[in-house]
This record gives sequence, C-alpha cells and structure tokens, in this order.
Amino acid sequence: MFATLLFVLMFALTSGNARRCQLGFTNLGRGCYLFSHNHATYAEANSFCLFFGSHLADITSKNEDDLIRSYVLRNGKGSQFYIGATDLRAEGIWTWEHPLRKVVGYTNWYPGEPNNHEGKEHCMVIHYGHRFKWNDAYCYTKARFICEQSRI
Ligand code: MAN
Ligand code: CA
Repeated sequence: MFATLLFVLMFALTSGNARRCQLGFTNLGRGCYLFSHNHATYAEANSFCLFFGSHLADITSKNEDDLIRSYVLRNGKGSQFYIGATDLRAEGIWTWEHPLRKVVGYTNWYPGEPNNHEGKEHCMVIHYGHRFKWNDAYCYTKARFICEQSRI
C-alpha cells in the first residue's frame, strides 16, 4: 500500500516536471522552444543553445513545423531565425544537429531553396520574407535563433 502510494506520488511529481519548460522556453506542442531576441552566427547560436541544456531546433514533422511557424508568424515579424541543420559536412546533404547529425527527412523548403547562393549557404534559416519556410543561408550572418529542449 505504502509502496503503491509512493509510486503514484513519484509518478505525479516526475510527470508534472516533465510537462514544464525551463525558464525562457515556450511550451509548444510536445516541445520547449526558446526564440532568441539576440542575434548570433550559426556557431554562436549552437553554443548558446547547448549552454542552456538545449540544441538548435530540429523540425521533424508537419505538426511541429506548423506550431513553430504559427508562433513566429505572430511573434517574430520581420525576423530571421537559425534552426539546427547544416550541409557543412557534405554539400546538399542536410543534417540536424540533434539527434547527432541525423539526415533531414521531413522538409519544408521555400520554393527555389536550397540554392546554395554564391556557393556559400550551408546553414538553415526561417525568414519572415519566406513566411518562415526554410532557406539555406550564410552561416556568419547574425540572426535570431530557436533552441529546443525535447521533453522526456
Ligand atoms: C538571398 C538569400 C538566399 C536566398 C535568395 C532567394 O540571396 O537569402 O539565401 O536563396 O535571397 O532569392
Ligand atoms: Ca538560399
């Protein structure tokens, strides 16, 4: 009896915690996302997310994509955000930072993208001007970014 109560109590506590997002992160669907207000290069943004126990956002389903896009359409007017994919290791092969360099499956590129403009575009962004569909962009532009903490 006591063991059962303890188990129920622990489950309630841990599942409760799992539903919460860390300070600064927004609860969207099944994930927690931080929409930065500061601007950083891709590498800086990647480090920032890791420092806060997160990773640059990976968008792996239409549902997740719709949630993020509707959020930035409302709150990110005029902005460009890095999300967590590059083709830095092999041109044209896009991989997510998380989980470790998994090849991008679901995609939502803006028409005509990725175009590797001037042969210098290896980092994924979503931009207001493209209604936040995906673009490959220069990795050294200072842009806003989206970190993600997956919920367990
Ligand atoms: C700019 C950049 C490129 C993008 C084109 C689209 O040159 O944002 O990444 O492909 O515009 O016209
Ligand atoms: Ca491009």
